[in-house]
Amino acid sequence: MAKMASSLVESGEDAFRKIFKFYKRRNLPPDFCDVIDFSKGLPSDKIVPAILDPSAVSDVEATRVGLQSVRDWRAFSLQGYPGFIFISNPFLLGSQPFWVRQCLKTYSQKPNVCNLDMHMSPSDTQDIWGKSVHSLSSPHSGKRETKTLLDRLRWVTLGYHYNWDTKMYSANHYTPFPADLHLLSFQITAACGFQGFNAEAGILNYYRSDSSLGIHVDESELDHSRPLLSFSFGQSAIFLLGGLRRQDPPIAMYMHSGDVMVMSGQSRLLYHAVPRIISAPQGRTALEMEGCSLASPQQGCSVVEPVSEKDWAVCSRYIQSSRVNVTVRQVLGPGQSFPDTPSAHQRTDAGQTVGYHDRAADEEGENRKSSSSCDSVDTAET
Ligand SMILES: O=C(O)CCC(=O)C(=O)O
Ligand SMILES: [Mn+2]
Repeated sequence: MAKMASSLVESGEDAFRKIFKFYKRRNLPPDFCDVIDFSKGLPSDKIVPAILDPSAVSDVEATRVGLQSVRDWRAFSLQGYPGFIFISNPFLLGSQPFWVRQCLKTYSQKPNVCNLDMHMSPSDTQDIWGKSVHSLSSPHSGKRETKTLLDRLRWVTLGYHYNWDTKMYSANHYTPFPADLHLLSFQITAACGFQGFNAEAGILNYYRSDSSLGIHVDESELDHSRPLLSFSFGQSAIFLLGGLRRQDPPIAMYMHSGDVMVMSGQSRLLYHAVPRIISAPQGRTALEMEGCSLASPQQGCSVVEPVSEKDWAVCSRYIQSSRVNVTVRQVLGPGQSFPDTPSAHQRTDAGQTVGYHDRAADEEGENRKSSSSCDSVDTAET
């Protein structure tokens, strides 16, 4: 019988790496019995309801961005991880499709930066969606030999564009952060007790079924007192949350479509990783997403717009085998600015600034999570 993750670790070793490899391995499928599933409520006494501030976000404000009333959110904290909040899919039925479409169609557009810019010209990567949809909508797309640009998309950066080489953000490489995603993040952080969150940088990771994301800490932001938000759409993932040291064994949890994670306080700088993508529980993605056609027109001032059937056909097919994760970060504290160092300003062009790495790891061996304190976990370790 497969060993449980918790029985693997010996003291003093890189426990995170060991557990990462345990969940990543393909030859002998791991036992998932230690993986926390927040969608099942409070399965363990380590999980406690998180304290939210429903008065910080009115129901109208929540609806505008496609969220349920804060009173209805199922939000959890984990004992031993102060500042970590897991909100089990707080989205209104029928609003996830809008956010999925934004991730695939809108945020992948210029001036945002993506992995394809590293080896293609701006004119070639200017309309990833437009250049991919024809092929993705055709009835024979299952048999396609050439991958579309959307198939090859691995990451997109927003706002202050993260530089994978220097592991820094810089004042000179900034494009406007999407207003809709800022508003969504602002409302969620407000409900979690953080006033005035300013979404300044975003990283979207596009995972195929064999992708993973290496062990890392997100510490490049200059103000660590601001929370970091994470949104997941499409297929599920195993997320590992560790400690401040690699020797601290991580806990494993499922992230399903619509789940939101807030890392703040003492949990803001913890090691974490995604060793494995797994199929969404039967019917869940289809069910929650399909609400799109049923989505009632939201009130006039909503940022969540209906998704056309044509767009949804492409999005729903994409997420049947993929996962999209969006992290939203505030880089600077109130009144803070970037230090005036040469390295912080060394590159300015959108097309050249971000590193050439494909961030999420594939079985093709591309495994470059180059964010600070991150290990590259290559296929030799699997
Ligand atoms: O995909 C995830 O759930 C994690 C993403 C992440 O940690 C990151 O982008 O820094
Ligand atoms: Mn991270």
